[in-house]
Amino acid sequence: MSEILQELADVLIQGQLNKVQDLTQKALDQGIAPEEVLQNGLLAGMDVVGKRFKDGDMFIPEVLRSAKTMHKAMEILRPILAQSEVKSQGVFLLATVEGDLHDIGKNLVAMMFEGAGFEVVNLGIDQKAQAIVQAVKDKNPSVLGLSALLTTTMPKMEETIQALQEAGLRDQVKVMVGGAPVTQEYADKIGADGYAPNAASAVDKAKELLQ
Ligand code: B1M
Repeated sequence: MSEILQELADVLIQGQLNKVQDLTQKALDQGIAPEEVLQNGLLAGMDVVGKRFKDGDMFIPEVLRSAKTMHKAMEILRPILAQSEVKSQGVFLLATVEGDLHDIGKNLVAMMFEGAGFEVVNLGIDQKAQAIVQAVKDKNPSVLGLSALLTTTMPKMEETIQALQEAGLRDQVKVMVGGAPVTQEYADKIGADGYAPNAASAVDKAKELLQ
């Protein structure tokens, strides 16, 4: 990894809000592609945050600060990624299911899809099945992503898939599920089309489903 991308990853891990935008701009000015700045700088840093969190070496306030730092960097990158040559892959509709307020991982998934050329519609947290069904009607996404971080909210994914079925929309959209407690086995059980364990592989899985 180049020195500046490593520096960017470190700034993200440390949640240095005042430095991240200048450094992101500096990396772009050096001619590094925006996709590479995202993937090998920011998301590489976010990966470390996720691991440290899991190991108990980082705590919630620090993770939230890193997420905020990511958002600041995306203010610079998002417009550039949006106008880059990347072919539009269609609409990716994304939501955290009802009863669940976790969105750090979901927002990382959103960023990865934006970077990969999808038009992302991020419904947010605590989304009822019927609200998601309505959004599928309104936005006509090629892929619907459902995120859940709690074992108690995972069943809401199944409820959403059933609601799509009842609304006659199930065949119009590929449904992907993810989140720390979700597994491939669970995805199969509830009739999802795909599962991904992390943000980067979620994009690969969506592309695979759309082939
Ligand atoms: Co909550 N929480 N939390 N929490 N929280 C967990 C999930 C928990 C495992 C902690 C623990 O007990 N060890 C536990 C769940 C236990 C369980 O159900 N088995 C838990 C609990 C119990 C709770 C509360 C009930 C606590 C309480 O109030 N008593 C409460 C519930 C609130 C609610 O949702 N109704 C609660 C609240 C919160 C905060 C609000 C404080 C905060 C969330 C802030 C926010 O998101 N804005 C929070 C946090 C931060 C966590 C932990 C510490 C970190 C989650 C996180 O952001 N990880 C978490 C423990 C842990 O994971 N170590 C925990 C980093 C993030 C990058 O990873 O979200 O896994 P992750 O996303 C990954 C992948 O999962 C995947 O890609 C992402 C990036 O690679 N992915 C997808 C995610 N969605 C995907 C969708 C896809 C594909 C991949 O396709 C569509």
